[in-house]
Amino acid sequence: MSQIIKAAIVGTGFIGPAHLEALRRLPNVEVVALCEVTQELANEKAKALGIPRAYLFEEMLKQDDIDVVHICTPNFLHYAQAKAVLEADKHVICEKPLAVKIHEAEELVKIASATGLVNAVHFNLRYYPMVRQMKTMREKGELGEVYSVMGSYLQDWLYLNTDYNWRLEPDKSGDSRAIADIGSHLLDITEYVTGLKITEVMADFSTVHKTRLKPLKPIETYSGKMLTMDDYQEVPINTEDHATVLLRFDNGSKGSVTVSQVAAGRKNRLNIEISGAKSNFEFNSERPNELWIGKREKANEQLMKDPSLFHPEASALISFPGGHNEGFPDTSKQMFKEVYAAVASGKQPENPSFPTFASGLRELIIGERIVESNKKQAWVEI
Ligand code: SOE
Repeated sequence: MSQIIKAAIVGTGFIGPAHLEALRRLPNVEVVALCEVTQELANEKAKALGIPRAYLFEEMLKQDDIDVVHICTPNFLHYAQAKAVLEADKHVICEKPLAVKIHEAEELVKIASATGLVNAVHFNLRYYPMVRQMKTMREKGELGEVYSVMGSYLQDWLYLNTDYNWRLEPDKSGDSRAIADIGSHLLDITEYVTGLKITEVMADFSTVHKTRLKPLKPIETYSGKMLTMDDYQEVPINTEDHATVLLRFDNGSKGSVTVSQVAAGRKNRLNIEISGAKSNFEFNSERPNELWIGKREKANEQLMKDPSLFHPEASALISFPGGHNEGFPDTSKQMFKEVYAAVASGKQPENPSFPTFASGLRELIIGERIVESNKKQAWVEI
């Protein structure tokens, strides 16, 4: 593989440009192409983002010089596009969720392991250095036996009934919305940091806006742009705005998570509190450079993101000294550093340090059990 790894990005809504910006901060990667639903839109976006080549998806797959493809399209396209990329003998980084059906994700995991190609799912929130620090502190016994987990992921970009996005449509986002979209991040981090496996779930959903005003003109995620009333069509909504899920873990401990996309003032707030036999950790993604460490026998501690205070496994994810705050955009850069090291080696490593298609399948299984539990209003085993 030549020194410079060539990448293509499929889909240029909210997250596609975030992938692009992160890749442009890596020395050995060049984003040479992007794909969109029409050649005209692809040309327009490529010009706007300064990317030399623009294609429809199928045409991009024929470009032999492209080594890696980032799938940043709506959920319902992930399975077919990830499969086509692997079959075109290219490495793939797919946005979460990996697919909308478990059997699709199972097939992708099989194909990926058969090809040996690098495969990753963009659970980028694992790459806040403080999240890796919590995991490493737990592994080194600084948390002690996990007693309980309390988590939430709160947003307000779908707060109004005029806020609309493809994620509200099950044929595009899958049966679950808030759990699939943001719950997957929180549940992934819960198992990643604690090292525990969720064994049972009890879920309760609510849809605050039973109908929403769907704009008859396209507007993008987080845009919150307002149109005139004639530009809207009232549509029924049957995906969850809010969900609370009780959790049981394989060490017998318990927990709960709440996700909401209608929590006013909460912009993109993942908060997790993990209580253990020696300490208690609390992390908030809107204040990602701090960790609260609770103590019984002495004063609590506030750990700041500073490489000199971190375990080496976690300081590897830090690019700036203490007090030089890093945030959401840096998480994708740090993840891609690890994924592209694997790409440069030419194959998927034995024990990847990054979230893989198998991680994506795990979140899809948990997500589907949560949807089933809400329907049955009963505990469901994972
Ligand atoms: C919208 O809820 C969204 O962009 C999610 O799709 C991302 O995964 C999350 O990181 C930020 O919010």
